[in-house]
Amino acid sequence: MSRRTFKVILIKPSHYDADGYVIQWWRSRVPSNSLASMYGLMAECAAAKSLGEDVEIEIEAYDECNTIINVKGAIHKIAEAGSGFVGLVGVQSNQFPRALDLARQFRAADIPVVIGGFHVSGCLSMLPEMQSDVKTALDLGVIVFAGEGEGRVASLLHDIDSKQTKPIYNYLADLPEMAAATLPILPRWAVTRVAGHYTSFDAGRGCPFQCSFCTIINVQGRKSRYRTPDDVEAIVRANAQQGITRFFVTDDNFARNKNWEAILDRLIELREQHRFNIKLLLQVDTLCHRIPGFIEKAARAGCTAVFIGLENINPESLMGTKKRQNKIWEYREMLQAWKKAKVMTYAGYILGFPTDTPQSIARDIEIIKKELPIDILEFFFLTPLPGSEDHKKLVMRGVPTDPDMNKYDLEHACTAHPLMSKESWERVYADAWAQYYTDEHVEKVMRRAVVAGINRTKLLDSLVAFSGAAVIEGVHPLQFGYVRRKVRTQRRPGMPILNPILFYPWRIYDALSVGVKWLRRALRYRAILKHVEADPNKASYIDEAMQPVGAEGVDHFVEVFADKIPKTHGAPVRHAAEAEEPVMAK
Ligand code: B12
Ligand code: SF4
Repeated sequence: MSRRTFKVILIKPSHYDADGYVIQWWRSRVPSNSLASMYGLMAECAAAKSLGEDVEIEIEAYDECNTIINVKGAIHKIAEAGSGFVGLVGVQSNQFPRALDLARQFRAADIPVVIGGFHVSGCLSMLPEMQSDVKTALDLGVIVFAGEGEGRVASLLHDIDSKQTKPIYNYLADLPEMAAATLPILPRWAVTRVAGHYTSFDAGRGCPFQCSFCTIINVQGRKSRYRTPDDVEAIVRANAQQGITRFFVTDDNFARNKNWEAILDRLIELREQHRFNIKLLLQVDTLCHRIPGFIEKAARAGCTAVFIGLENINPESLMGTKKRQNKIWEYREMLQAWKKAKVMTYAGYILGFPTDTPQSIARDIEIIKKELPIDILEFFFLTPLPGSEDHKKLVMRGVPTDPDMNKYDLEHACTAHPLMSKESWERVYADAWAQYYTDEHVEKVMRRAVVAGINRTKLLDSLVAFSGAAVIEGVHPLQFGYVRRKVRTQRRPGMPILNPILFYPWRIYDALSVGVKWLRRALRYRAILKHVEADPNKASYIDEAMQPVGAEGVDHFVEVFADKIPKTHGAPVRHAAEAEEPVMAK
């Protein structure tokens, strides 16, 4: 039997910075779970010989955030194999322009290209008409894949191999079960490009809440679909065989994964009885501390850090975006519960809700610094992401939104704000980082962490990275990596490719000045930590955020937002700002 090869090249595109260079690093900080999912699906087809016994399916997977894509090399490999395709994986809205620029090059060489991810899924799920950039992709002959790949990839490969593809594959109405679904996995060589050798998996998909700025519920649904403990154990074991035991669990809200307890119990068993050195990074909501045993089990299962969507401390803003589940009067208790479990907290904070002004934002950040024991705070613009209810409403009402999808990275103002000009909103974003990460507050965060017994090296690393990414590199910490790379020739179309004589001296200066800024910041923060550690009274440090809610007499959250707190179950009963002391309802 003559054998042949079907070559699959998976690329997770990055996006462009303000100068038009692709944002990429020598090492990225966060792994791409979309890439791990697609690699797992392709590897399953390869093992099952889905294209026939005589066809070898060869897969390569690259995250453009940590790899410079060799477009010509990829074209050559697929052409040499005689069949195959390029998969543009997990493409978010901000990555769509870059993905199209890559697609153009492959399509010019007549290579089949399939594009999937949240942009196409979100647009097809929410908009009555095809968005113009998705039309452009179709015009280029790019195959659009909306919905989830589990259970659908083998037939797609058949169609590509037999040259009988459809322009659009739309599975949005048919969400696959996660129990016994294909496992996400990446080969070790791909994981080593992520600092700290973190890999990822999703233990479930779907979220029951209804935040209007969120795309997830409109693409992955509101019903919790989850993996079994056996599957999670298989993911851990397969990675451990490659020497990888650190995982970013990408569920948007692991606390609402209906199988969380069985999954954590299995991970605890693997850690405590089978000695797997598992470390977990989880994403949870602000009510997770109300779930009996959740925080304690997460910590025992190896959770060392959590991402929490705090979003805002103004109840009016939260209600306005249907984030009703966020109850500000519970934030401190929730954060203290994680501290008690020695887990570091990263909290997301969104700027630009309709009633936000520069003054109210500055006031709220000061309240947070004083009253909430958060370790790392990160800021985002409120953005009408394609796939969200907010975006749909703006489009339907004909409200202007920025046509450049490259800006939908939560670091740009993409539509008008009722109370702030674009410039003042952007200033607010830049100021927010500086206002939170003052040396004085960094010291406070360190002192709280020392008392709680949180890993100091990890904290120091995160404080340096999160305080500096936006200020020094001009990118959000979630897109940040180590040692920025800028390829002269990979500039956004429409921007000039600089002459080498101009480019390289500029690039050397650019890299050195950025390096010096990082070094200075790292040394300064290390000195602050040393100073904290040298304090003989460090163990008895206490401040307002570390005390029980209301213990110090006044609860400023309740005081400031008195008239805005909705009368829901558990809310503090009180009467507007003139009230004396808040009384907690039963
Ligand atoms: C983990 C995560 C991250 C991680 C890692 C990124 C990654 N892609 O893995 C980090 C922290 C780096 C990150 C950063 C950002 N993220 Co993010 N992230 C997620 C999250 C929570 C999970 C991603 C994931 O693994 N999903 C599971 C995979 C399996 O789903 P999937 O990507 O859609 O892929 C499936 C299908 O689309 C399809 N498919 C996808 N590609 C392909 C390709 C082919 C060929 C085929 C056949 C099928 C196919 O099959 C896949 C398997 O079922 C999602 C929310 C979510 N629930 O997905 C947000 C999400 C993708 N992020 C989002 C955003 C906005 C960002 C940021 C811009 C800002 C931010 N919030 O931090 C940055 C961008 C930086 C960057 N370089 O990616 C938005 C995107 C919305 C949009 N319209 O674009 C989402 C949807 C969350 C939200 N707020 O709504 N993110
Ligand atoms: S809690 Fe998070 S995942 Fe759930 S709807 Fe709100 S933003 Fe989306």
